[in-house]
Amino acid sequence: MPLQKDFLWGGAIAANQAEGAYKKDGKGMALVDVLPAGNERWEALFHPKVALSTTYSHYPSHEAIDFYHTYKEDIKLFAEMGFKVFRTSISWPRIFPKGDELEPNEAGLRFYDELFDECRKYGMEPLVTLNHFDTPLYLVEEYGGWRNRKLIEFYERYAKVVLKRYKNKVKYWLTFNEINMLLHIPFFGGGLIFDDNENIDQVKFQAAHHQLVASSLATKAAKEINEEHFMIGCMLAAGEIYPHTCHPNDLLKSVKENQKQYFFIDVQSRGEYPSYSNRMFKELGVVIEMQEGDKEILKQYPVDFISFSYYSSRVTSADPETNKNSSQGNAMETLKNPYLKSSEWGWQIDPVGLRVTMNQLYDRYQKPLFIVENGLGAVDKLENETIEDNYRIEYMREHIKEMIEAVDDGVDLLGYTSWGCIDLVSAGTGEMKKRYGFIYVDRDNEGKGTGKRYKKKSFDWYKKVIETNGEQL
Ligand code: BGP
Repeated sequence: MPLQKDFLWGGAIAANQAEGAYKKDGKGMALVDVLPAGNERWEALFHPKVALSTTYSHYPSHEAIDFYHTYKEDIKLFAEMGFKVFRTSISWPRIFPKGDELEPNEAGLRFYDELFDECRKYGMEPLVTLNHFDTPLYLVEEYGGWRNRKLIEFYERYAKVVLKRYKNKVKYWLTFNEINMLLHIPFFGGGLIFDDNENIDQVKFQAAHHQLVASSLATKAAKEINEEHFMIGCMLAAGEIYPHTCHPNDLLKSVKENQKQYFFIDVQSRGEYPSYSNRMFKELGVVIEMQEGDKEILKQYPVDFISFSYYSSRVTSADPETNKNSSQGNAMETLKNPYLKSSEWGWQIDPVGLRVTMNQLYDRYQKPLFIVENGLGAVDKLENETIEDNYRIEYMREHIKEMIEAVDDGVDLLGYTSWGCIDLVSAGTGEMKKRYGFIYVDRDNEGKGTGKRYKKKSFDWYKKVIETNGEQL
């Protein structure tokens, strides 16, 4: 079996999609806290100016699955499955409610102390994202989000506080969730709201530069605080972009599109802007404003490992007419791949694409990889206190098989955390209906339900996978 003995099997959630308690113990508002569910959410994500001045009927992140209060029983269930690692994020506005304060909120810090202690109690390693789509709302409204260089300083202060506080409890850290999402859903990724007539690419890539510098400064702080122990990673929304045909122009287009998504990781891993970025910026009319010292910081503090989410591959064409058929309504546009089936939400299912992506990432960076999100969002029906989620088992089995093949190809892989190991609020739809978990949570789209937890069929299946270190799928 190619997987190492101490392979880190586990599951992943994010603070804003699970914790709820959105105002408890001094927490400030996060940008996701003003987003509604359902069709209105997509509108709000792309017209955040309107969203900020609208009152919606329901905000899923306000209560979510109440993990803030149920974490003990939930972690116990994860331990029952044998998790070696549990990925979650720290809610930035729990620690700095507005984001620009000098002193942190002690009650927020205490919550994560207890949460990480609870993980450690079961020998579960926490894997912690510093910023998962929940930049403090105040920083968006007052400073314009990540377009403003000031955010580097606020993020660095926040990072230093939590790195210091949990230096003996957390080993694995991720600086930004799906950092390339800034290009696809700029409000989520960077709290960006655009003015009419401004060059949107300019704003996005300038914000990206700020996040990249901030990420390196967090890595620097981590090295200073606990050089021996800490492992700092970047996080990419990955998925190879295939050419629509074998026409050379289609291949070139796919190379260019892939470069655009790897751009962030190229900087975070190699410590410098990639060679192709000059031309890319020129064509987009982008000029990055840098300050003295930025280049040195990027160079000196690259990440230790590369983590990524993988749900699907994508397809692109050099022909603008053909590309018009790209799916809209999902964050990542893609043409339909005739060889693949899709999920109920139109995400194309491509296990082999995971092996392709892993090979590409490892060839490119030669640093350990970590799969920190993968899974199937589906509508689950609770019957006789369980869910027969064979479709989920099938999805995961095929992906894990390909993951093991990639390791056999020579890829160095630290671990695998499936997304939404317990049902939670979907980031894209804001609804509960799109479920990923091994554990069902009785809560519906309107936030109604007992909140009770039920084990799905996949619960025992995944337990076996972990127990046998992937031998029994
Ligand atoms: C990623 C995010 C997660 C998660 C996942 C599934 O982009 O990092 O937060 O939600 O996608 O997406 P969705 O919830 O829209 O199904």
